[in-house]
Amino acid sequence: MNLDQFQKDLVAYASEIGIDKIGFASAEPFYNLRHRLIRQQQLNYQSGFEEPDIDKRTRPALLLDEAVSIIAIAIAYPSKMKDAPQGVKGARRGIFSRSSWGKDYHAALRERLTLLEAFIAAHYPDARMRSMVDTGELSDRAVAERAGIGWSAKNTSIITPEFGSYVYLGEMITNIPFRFDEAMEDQCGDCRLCIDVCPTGAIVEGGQLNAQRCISFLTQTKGFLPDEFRTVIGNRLYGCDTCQTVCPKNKRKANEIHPEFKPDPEIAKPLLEPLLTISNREFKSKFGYVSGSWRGKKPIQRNAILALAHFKEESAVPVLIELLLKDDRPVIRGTAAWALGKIGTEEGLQALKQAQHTEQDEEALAEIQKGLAFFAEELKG
Ligand code: B12
Ligand code: SF4
Ligand code: SF4
Repeated sequence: MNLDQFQKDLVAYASEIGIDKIGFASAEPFYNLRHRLIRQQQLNYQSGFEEPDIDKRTRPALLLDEAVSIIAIAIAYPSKMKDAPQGVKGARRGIFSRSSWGKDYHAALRERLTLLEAFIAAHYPDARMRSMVDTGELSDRAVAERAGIGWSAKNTSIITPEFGSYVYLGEMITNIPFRFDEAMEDQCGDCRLCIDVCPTGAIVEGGQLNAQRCISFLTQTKGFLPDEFRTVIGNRLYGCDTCQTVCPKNKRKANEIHPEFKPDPEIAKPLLEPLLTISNREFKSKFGYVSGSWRGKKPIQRNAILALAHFKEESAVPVLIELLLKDDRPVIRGTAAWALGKIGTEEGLQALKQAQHTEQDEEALAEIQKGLAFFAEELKG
């Protein structure tokens, strides 16, 4: 077996099956990442979605015996939505981040990795392989950085010169002694636009995120959104793209490469009000195939309520009253109460007064008080 030729054939095959970038890294432990993860844990800067076992995250040999190399892959996703519908008064819309446009990327990358595995197995019978995308133990970004896919940027994304930061990442640990690629030089330079523009100050310093303040994380939580973030979330239903859209390295990176990621505007930028009464079945059939639905419909509905409050959308008042009085989830009742206060109509006020006497849940009741307080402030002002 000529390993050099095999590696070249593998790279060519990867391109044939729609992998936009591939790189090869050593499977040595990730010492820097280890320190970083410990520090992030100590500072409570993690989201809780990460694999908790730092040893598994930083020592590939714990995930595959005889681990020698890691193949990193990147697939570009689009940044522009053609004919994006505009929300208007009476028909407001929310937005899913670009990473949730079109087919769920987990499936798209896994399919490619499975094809790569089959190709490798056919040519290298002793191959041992273990692939992962997002939900695996490894840090996909740390692997991509080491494999020269892109640099680790100040907004904490991996940025590729070809596709900007709009790339999904995945990897395969193997026992094959491939030739390794070199990591890329940092290209952020003196720029710090992403740090300055982040609406919640979540980028503490270049390359360090306090995930607890990141809107992307906050849109994915299931409880009440802390008050300080309720306005700043705007009309985001899932994810946040702000530190990527401002990035000069993403200019002219439309990345219209894979038809599977082409957004359906009615899903990626859906009307808000119908979301509030959508059944589980309809939610699954409409939104089930996008990655942004992984936490179920409750966080999306909570965010939709906050988006309607952000727009002060009076047409939503009847459905918000319905939720306040009848929904069986305290987070939804309470968030609707807060939104009714923000929107500030007379019907909303009457409904809040009524709910004040019937609400049994302590947290939802506190939200009703907050809703009522908006009216009191209005009178004072
Ligand atoms: C948890 C998680 C989140 C959390 C936390 C994000 C974060 N920045 O840590 C939340 C929910 C906030 C999130 C949001 C998003 N995520 Co996310 N997320 C993950 C997940 C599951 C783990 C990330 C993690 O472990 N973070 C911990 C930090 C400490 O490590 P790291 O970022 O992985 O690694 C870097 C640092 O450790 C740094 N580093 C190490 N040592 C040191 C030392 C110094 C001094 C410095 C400066 C840096 C540094 O270098 C590493 C390489 O860049 C990965 C998938 C995976 N399994 O890796 C996806 C992943 C990172 N997410 C991804 C995406 C697309 C997003 C969003 C863009 C989605 C959106 N539009 O809303 C946002 C971006 C927000 C942001 N600014 O990061 C992609 C990133 C693709 C890319 N091009 O970089 C990934 C890789 C998923 C995938 N397979 O494609 N995510
Ligand atoms: S995703 Fe949004 S909230 Fe999170 S760091 Fe980027 S700009 Fe800030
Ligand atoms: S906005 Fe500037 S500092 Fe931030 S990631 Fe892009 S190039 Fe780097």
